[in-house]
Amino acid sequence: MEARKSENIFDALASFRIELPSWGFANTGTRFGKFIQPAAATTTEEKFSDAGQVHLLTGVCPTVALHVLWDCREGLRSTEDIRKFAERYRVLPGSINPNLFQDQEYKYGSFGNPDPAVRQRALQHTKDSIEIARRLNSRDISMWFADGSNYPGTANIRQRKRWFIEGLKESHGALSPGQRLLIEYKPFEPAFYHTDIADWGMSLLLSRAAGSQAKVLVDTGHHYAAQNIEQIVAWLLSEEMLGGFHFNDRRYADDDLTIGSIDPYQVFRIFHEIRYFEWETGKPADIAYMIDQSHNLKGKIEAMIQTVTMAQELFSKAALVDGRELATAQKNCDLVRAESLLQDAFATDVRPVIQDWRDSKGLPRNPMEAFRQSGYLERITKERAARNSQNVSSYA
Ligand code: RM4
Ligand code: MN
Ligand code: MN
Repeated sequence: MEARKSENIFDALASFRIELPSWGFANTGTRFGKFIQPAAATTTEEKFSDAGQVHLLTGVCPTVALHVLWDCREGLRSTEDIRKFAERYRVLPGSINPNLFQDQEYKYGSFGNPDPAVRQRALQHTKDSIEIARRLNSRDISMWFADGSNYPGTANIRQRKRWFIEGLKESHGALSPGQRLLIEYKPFEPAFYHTDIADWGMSLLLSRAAGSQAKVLVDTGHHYAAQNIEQIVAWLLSEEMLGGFHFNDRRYADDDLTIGSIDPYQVFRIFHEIRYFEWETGKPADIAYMIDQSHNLKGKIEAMIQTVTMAQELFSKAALVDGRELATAQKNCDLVRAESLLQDAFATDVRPVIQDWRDSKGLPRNPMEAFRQSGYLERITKERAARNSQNVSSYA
């Protein structure tokens, strides 16, 4: 590869970081059942330990996202322990995810629940989560709502929208200056008729209504099958409203498959829009890249390493598109030239350059191989197997 291209990749990788999900290390399943892994993390400490391994080997995952209900069992008091885990396992707490969908009270919704006492409870949990984030020095609070309805006529959609605005505004009021509220959308599931925040437009309107520190969170699995996600990304960038991503791949619905396993070109196109925006505006896009995957069949740590490696590859490929050449081709309506700039970049084998980059940082050239040789998996399998044979609860 030409030296200029390798340099582009080195530059791109220098700033590329991706956050690990704590829930990706614990036992999870589908609604039909769970396959327990003997090495799965059974405590928050073990999740930090596993995330620390992934960061040690890849060097690009300095933070782990936490789900308050699963990881902060004692609420605010858990922050002490979490700080200790962070120090011990060398990975910091990242985005904080309130849980507004699992408790019995939330059967008919949280911020959109017709019962004011439930809305109040949801708001209080969000405020507590913001305080947890503040104590942990976490910048982002990621809001995902399961709110919606299953049958036509059963919910007052406009009223619920007003309640959402109310709740989000109040939550926003509790943020410290540097913090952000990220608002995720999802078209269906668990609600199958209407979801209160169903798409990026709703998320954008609610973010604007909430306040200037609220931004949209794009989970790549939360779209209808044919949707052009990179166009959504381009629009949000131009509106300065793109807060971050939950990355995963999908074939049918919110499948949470490994990034790039089904459609790597999709992720490449998303990264390309971001790089192109940065090239055009001359400023880095302030976006949190996060993984939202929980592997039911693959080994959890291996799947995470595979994900991070693939994300680096697709980001590096996107860094090979020359912004100036592309802009010229677009201006001249040279369609084939413009299109092939993307296709050529995507077809380039960037793996040898990424390996050299890892070398230059003192990281293993092949993190998966290094993990397999480290003995870590054998050790935790022994340590955790007995506990996992009894512990069949999800996520924690
Ligand atoms: C949702 C959504 C959220 C995640 C939950 C567990 O589908 O993606 O981000 O926290 O799942
Ligand atoms: Mn998500
Ligand atoms: Mn999801």
